[in-house]
Amino acid sequence: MSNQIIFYDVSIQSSVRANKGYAPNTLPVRYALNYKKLPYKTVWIEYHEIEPVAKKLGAKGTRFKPNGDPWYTVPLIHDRSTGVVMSESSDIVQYLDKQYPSSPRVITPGTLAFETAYYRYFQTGVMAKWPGPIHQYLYETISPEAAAFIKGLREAALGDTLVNIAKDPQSHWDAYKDALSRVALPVYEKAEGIFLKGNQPGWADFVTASALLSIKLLYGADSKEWKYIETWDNGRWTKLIKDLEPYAHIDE
Ligand SMILES: N[C@@H](CCC(=O)N[C@@H](CS)C(=O)NCC(=O)O)C(=O)O
Repeated sequence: MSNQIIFYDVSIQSSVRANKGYAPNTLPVRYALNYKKLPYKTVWIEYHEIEPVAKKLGAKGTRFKPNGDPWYTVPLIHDRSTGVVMSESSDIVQYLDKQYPSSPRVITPGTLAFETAYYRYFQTGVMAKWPGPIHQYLYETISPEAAAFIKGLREAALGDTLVNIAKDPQSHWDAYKDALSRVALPVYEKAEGIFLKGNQPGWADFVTASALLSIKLLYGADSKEWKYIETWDNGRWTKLIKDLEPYAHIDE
């Protein structure tokens, strides 16, 4: 059973930071793997390595590049006990719940529609406001090969230079803050427990926490970016991250 699931995640380790993990779309699956106590091992790859690794494994792209080619992304899993290779975080978590029904369910019975609706709502309402300066900061602080890769693809996809996209950083951070307050906070205010579905976390909590934990892991706990987030919505998001700490282990 040991390490039966291989979990492919993107590494941003470089001379400016010791940690590898940060990706906002892989963290929710990592939370899920930890919560379900499934044996897994992370294989860390850099941005420019995702496509060759995905093709070798036979994984599907999750969107299309501006030129129409498949765009390969992490998370990717290879479940060695079943041979399943899968991309797309929400599909992966549904697969894990189905394949391993005796471990705690992330999407508890009767909540798939809620989880799907929240996920889409959060992607369009919050993740669509992912702060532009992050792309430039990543570019400046990852390996030269990975930096060249993300610059090429993101500039083509976003239709502007990373430098232009990063202009007026405060307005980007404020827009992200505002999106969380308008979109996620009203739902959390209706929760009847510490998490959205009660006192056990689910997919929606993992996705929401990851959108913030990612910034802490990228910029560092002492950064001005993280210090600013700690003040948002009276500390609501740092509390969520704290409540999920038992499931946040990163095997670096
Ligand atoms: N909808 C996909 C999105 C995955 C995604 O965008 N992953 C990012 C890392 S957070 C990635 O692999 N990006 C590759 C790139 O930018 O080339 C999912 O949820 O799995």
